[in-house]
Amino acid sequence: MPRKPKSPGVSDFVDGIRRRDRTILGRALTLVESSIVAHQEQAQEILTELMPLTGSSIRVGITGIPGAGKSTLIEALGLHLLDQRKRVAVLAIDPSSSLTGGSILGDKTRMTHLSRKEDSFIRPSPASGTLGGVARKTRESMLLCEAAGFDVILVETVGVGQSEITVRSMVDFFLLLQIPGGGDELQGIKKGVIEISDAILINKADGENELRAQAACQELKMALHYLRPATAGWQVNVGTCSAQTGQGIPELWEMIQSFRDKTVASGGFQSRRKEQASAWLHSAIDLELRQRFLENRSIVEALPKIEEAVRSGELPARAAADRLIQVFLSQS
Ligand SMILES: Nc1nc2c(ncn2[C@@H]2O[C@H](COP(=O)(O)OP(=O)(O)OP(=O)(O)O)[C@@H](O)[C@H]2O)c(=O)[nH]1
Ligand SMILES: [Mg+2]
Repeated sequence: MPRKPKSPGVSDFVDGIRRRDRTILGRALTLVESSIVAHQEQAQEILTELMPLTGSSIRVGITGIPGAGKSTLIEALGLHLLDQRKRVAVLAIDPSSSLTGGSILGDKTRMTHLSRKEDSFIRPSPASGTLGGVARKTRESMLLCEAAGFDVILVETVGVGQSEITVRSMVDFFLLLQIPGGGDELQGIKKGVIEISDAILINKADGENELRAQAACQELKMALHYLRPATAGWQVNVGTCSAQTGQGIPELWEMIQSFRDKTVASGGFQSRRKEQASAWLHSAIDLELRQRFLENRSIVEALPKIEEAVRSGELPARAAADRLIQVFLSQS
């Protein structure tokens, strides 16, 4: 009977990722995405060993309504970066995928060229979980990609729920992609998204859209005049581009590099990363504690009755939570 191949151990993963082995990287990302406890533990060990190799990429978030051209832009920017001898990884956060079972990068159709290149790596959004869970997986995937030597990490997200804020919390540079003539309301730009963006590009500035795109750009520039920048010391950049023709794509990369140079020089780059790392820790504590609490056997037993008492108005929620926490603490 043929022997089942031995599954790789932590050191196999660590060595493979150091060697930039894409197959091993893919398998490590699968561990990160897995909900099996043993896989998650293994993923944490791998990540811990690889931490010294992380942090040297530039992390870029890209948002915009469905159809704004995010994937097309990522393809164009990605190919430009490959020309510049950069290695590019593309990740996605798609809060809708847990509902539809699909994924914004699932088809990869907009990235056919990029997905075939040796120096790029495209990973669709983990298809299940809460936004918090998906965010954790994406952050950890980003670290693994960095350890595997990717210089630029592009994170695509569609503007649903809190996903833009979540992506902003894990990237250095945040780009909002708009389309001409949409108007903020039509584009579903929620309050606050413009305020967290380092650049806003009006995409599809080609053909008969070009003039409309330029007009939209001027309007936006005026509106943004008094806006506080998302990143201290960085004036929000507003412009047009065409992901289809490639107009504005080299300039976008120039802009990102200039952003990095400026913020590294001012210290803002490093301090934002530190703040983000602290925030990750606190959200990890929230997630982990909650999960362990809800899985605790005594809590599983006690919760329905106490919850019923809250639902019927017999017990205030806070007092109920305190009781449950007492039960939990006496168990651990
Ligand atoms: N004319 C023109 N069409 C574009 C441009 N960029 C994207 N498109 C088209 O717009 C459509 C949507 O592009 P995508 O790149 O899939 O948009 P997306 O923002 O990734 O969409 P979701 O992933 O569904 O949120 C496709 O038909 C593209 O070919 C552009 O610069 N000019
Ligand atoms: Mg897309």
